[in-house]
Amino acid sequence: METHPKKSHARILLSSVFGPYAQDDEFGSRSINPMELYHNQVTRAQGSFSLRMFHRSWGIMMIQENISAPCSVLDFPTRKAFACELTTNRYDIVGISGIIVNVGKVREMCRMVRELSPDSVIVVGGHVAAIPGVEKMIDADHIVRGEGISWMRQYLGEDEHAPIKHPMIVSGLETRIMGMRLPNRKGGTAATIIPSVGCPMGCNFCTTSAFFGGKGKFVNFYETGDELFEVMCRIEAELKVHSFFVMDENFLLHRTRAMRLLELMKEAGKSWELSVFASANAIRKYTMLELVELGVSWVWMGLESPKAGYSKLQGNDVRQLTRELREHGIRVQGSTIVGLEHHTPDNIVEEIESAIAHQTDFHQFMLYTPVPGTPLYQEMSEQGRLLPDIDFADVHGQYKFNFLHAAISREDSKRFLDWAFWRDFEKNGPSLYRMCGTMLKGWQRYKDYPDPRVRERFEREVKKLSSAYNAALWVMEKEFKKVNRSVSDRIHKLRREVEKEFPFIARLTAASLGPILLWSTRREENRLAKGRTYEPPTFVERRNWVSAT
Ligand code: B12
Ligand code: SF4
Repeated sequence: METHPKKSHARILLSSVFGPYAQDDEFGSRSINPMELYHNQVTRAQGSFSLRMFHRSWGIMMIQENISAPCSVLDFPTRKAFACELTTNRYDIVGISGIIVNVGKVREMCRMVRELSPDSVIVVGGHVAAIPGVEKMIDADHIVRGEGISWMRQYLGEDEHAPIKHPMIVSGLETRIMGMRLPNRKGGTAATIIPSVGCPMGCNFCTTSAFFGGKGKFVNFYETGDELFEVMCRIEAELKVHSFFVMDENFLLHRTRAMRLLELMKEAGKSWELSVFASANAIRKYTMLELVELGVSWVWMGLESPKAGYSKLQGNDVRQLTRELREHGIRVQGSTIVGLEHHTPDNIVEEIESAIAHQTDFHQFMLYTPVPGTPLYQEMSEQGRLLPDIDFADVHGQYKFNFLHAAISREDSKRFLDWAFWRDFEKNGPSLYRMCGTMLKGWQRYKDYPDPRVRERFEREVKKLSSAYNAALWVMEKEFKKVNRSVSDRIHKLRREVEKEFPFIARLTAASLGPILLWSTRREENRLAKGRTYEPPTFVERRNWVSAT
């Protein structure tokens, strides 16, 4: 492979695409597509109860940490900030990271580099690279498909097989709910850890699986439980966290690694919380006690319709599994695809209702979407079913179909999707309430558990439930009367149960903090009605840095 003439002395800028994001513009920003995980695709119909937060661009942070060249990361710039960085510092290489929806921004950023920093080599990476013919859409020197750390190391003449150093990543930023911004306390937010990229299950629509090799393939950054444990200890010490957001498409699938991690956690008395992504078949490889002892406190799991025949769901009663997980204090985030091949206007309502009946704490709905680079896209393209003239900025599963469905029209796809979000909210209530229920069940079940690590974890969680969250329950109970009286009654029942467990503190906070939260919730509702949106701040981080001469 070609290397850069300056090798590790090359000065590098790695940037994510520019904002603002939550607005409609000619570069591909869409108001329906904010730079927020929950509000974008999970709690978007929950109004002021929607969980709002941002996540950094971890791919470029990982690359920066693993090269020895002087390197700046510019995250969430404005166009002006990007231009200013290009002209203030002389860069030999400008790396731009984007996903498919952001191809218009990547194009504009390449144009800006050519104009403002014409000697720079332009490298484009991330999922945007999977678009067939992307070379003709953007003016870049290198388009990198798949894993980027090894590519960049090779390009700089460095050892591509050197161990992976993990950057210190605070998972969520600027968290808001019910009109309140949560304080940025050190250790107050989970740390992100990325053990691998890709997923060997290879579901036909899955873009992350396809991007890193497809069925049977994935890239492991940390092969063993020992390696993972060592990295987590380092992050724990530096960021003062107990909680980890494990960014691995199917963490529990690798049982040997997970069980070794558990062994080490037990030996060292680590009371950690893990939020993981896992398929139902992978979760079923563990007993509930193993999951609880491993600290699994939150699982993101696909609930795809059993009729769709995905192998990850086979032989599993997912509804029963969800119930069991929640009874053991494990919050479940379900993920449901709307508009599968077998869906029709006649059966889709029933299928959505059935997904909602899982009563997960959080529920993501996504339109079935052939995304460039996936087997599904290839298939649809061969069948001539991809709709012409659809802007890539709208191919993200939260708007309308980008293909011809046998029974559901493009317009109806949006209606069904929006309805699914609304119906889940209306029937099951705010996710914050559901989460409180799961936390209480976990506490009641494990407060006297023999392993002190487990007790400690549930005690940590229940502290929030017995104080601020109980005040939130008081507000939700009041506000939800307008939406669904029976859910409001359920919230009331839960609040009473919490107050029975913690009679003094829970009542005190509901009485003191409750009215303030009610006020901020209503203020937020008004702001949202007037079109208020949120944008992440811009970050500039330099490593191995020497000023340009
Ligand atoms: C965190 C995350 C977010 C964060 C924001 C991240 C950010 N700052 O941009 C939030 C939650 C806001 C978000 C939002 C969205 N996301 Co998102 N997100 C992710 C998630 C879960 C993790 C990304 C990650 O860090 N992975 C780990 C790192 C290490 O991997 P990586 O980013 O791919 O980077 C590697 C390579 O791609 C490459 N690389 C990356 N950049 C560069 C740059 C250069 C120069 C080089 C050489 C290499 C390189 O090297 C890296 C290391 O190997 C992924 C799923 C996943 N598992 O990856 C989805 C994912 C990237 N998101 C996706 C989508 C579709 C969205 C949304 C449109 C929402 C939606 N409807 O689903 C919005 C778009 C927001 C917007 N306006 O741009 C899709 C992208 C699909 C595609 N093919 O384009 C993914 C793959 C999820 C999925 N399976 O559908 N997302
Ligand atoms: S199990 Fe999930 S992450 Fe793995 S290929 Fe299927 S959809 Fe993708």
